Amino acid sequence: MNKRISVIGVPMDLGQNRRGVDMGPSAMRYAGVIERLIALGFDVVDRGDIEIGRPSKLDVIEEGNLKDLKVVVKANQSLYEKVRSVGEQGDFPLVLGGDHSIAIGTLAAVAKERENLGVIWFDAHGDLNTGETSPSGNIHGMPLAVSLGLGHQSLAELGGYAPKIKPENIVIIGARSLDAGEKQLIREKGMNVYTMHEIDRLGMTQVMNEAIAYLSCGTDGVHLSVDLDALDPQDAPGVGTAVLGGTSYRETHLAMEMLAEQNMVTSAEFVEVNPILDVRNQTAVAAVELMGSLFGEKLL
Ligand code: 6HN
Ligand code: MN
Ligand code: MN
Ligand code: MN
Repeated sequence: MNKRISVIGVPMDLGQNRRGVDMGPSAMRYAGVIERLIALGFDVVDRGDIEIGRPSKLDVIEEGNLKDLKVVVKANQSLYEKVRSVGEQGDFPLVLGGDHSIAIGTLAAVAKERENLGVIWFDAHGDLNTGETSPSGNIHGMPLAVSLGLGHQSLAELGGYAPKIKPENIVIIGARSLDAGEKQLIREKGMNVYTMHEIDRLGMTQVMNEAIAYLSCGTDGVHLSVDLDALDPQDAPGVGTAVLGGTSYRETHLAMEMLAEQNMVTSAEFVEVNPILDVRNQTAVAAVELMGSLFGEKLL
């Protein structure tokens, strides 16, 4: 892994309906993310927060079943530019959300100079909706579809190119709430999805061994996207779209530890921490501890 980590906060809450997730970056800083990574021997630069505009009215469907589209596009454009500039300096970009709509900007940046970026997507959801298939109109349920070049043009073509990612380069882990259109897209594209069923059956060790082996050949970098709602709500209550039956605290750490051993992750984001819904900052603390494991912290 690179020696220098650039931390970028994205106080975005317009990709969904529950206010408060904009405080996620503060909560993770408060939980000690910078100090923790420095303690692991990294040179860490806090690049501050991306500025998010405010729409005149919240949750307004502007176009094609997409809520707050213009502000989401604008913030993702700024994030795209910021992640590109730190990437060009050779830093490891570590993005703190904010809701998952910010993956649109992160992915646009990290996929730009790579032909075959791999993506590991920890999430209860598929985030594979478009305006046509979304039951909610919330853009945080769309970033993976957008990265495949699907959905509204102003999202799909952010950064001036599309698609960003090939469907065969994506591995989704922890899914247990997929909408009908998402299931159809997964089947159509033959995408790699380890639902909670496979995690229960195979165990996280085998799931990660398979995911790592699969992405080790043919990719030229791996982006890790961790939606805290992948975890069971008992271990991560501070999320806006909690779904029962998620990965345990230890299973999720094990996954991060196995990725750390491989040294294959080239960028990462931790999203959907909502301090308003949290219990004593537990979810932000869990996110920061997971980052510790990802960057090589050991139990012994
Ligand atoms: N997330 N599939 C639902 C929707 O509204 O599209 C939920 C999406 C949740 C997205 O948690 O990042
Ligand atoms: Mn998500
Ligand atoms: Mn590319
Ligand atoms: Mn989710």
